[in-house]
Amino acid sequence: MDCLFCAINNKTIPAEIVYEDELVTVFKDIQPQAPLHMLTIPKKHISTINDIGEEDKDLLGHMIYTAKTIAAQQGYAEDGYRLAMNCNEQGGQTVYHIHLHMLAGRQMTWPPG
Ligand code: DGP
Repeated sequence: MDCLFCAINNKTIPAEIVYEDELVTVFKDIQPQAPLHMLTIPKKHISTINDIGEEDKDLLGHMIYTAKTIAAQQGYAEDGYRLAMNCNEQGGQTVYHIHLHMLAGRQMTWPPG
């Protein structure tokens, strides 16, 4: 399978990895949309939110827990930040391996574009 984020997990494509464990990798987004923009991805390949199974529920919780821990470590817990996941074309998804965006360091607006 030819998947960009699997390649980052496998370290065949370089990325600025800030954290990893047996379940997830966290790295800096190559096109940052905020002063801090990181992506938390599962080691397991899951193409879209639609493909998340019952067996993945703990993994999704771990992704959110990891992102919030890193946001706190980076000093953004009090000011706040945004976690977001895009699904399929109208959701704005461009890489088909699920990823949790973590954006921080500026005022977010609502609704997102
Ligand atoms: P989305 O539009 O939700 O699928 O977000 C995909 C994100 O992935 C987007 O913010 C840019 C980022 N991205 C794409 N290619 C690369 C890459 O090769 N390296 C890194 N670090 N980020 C990438």
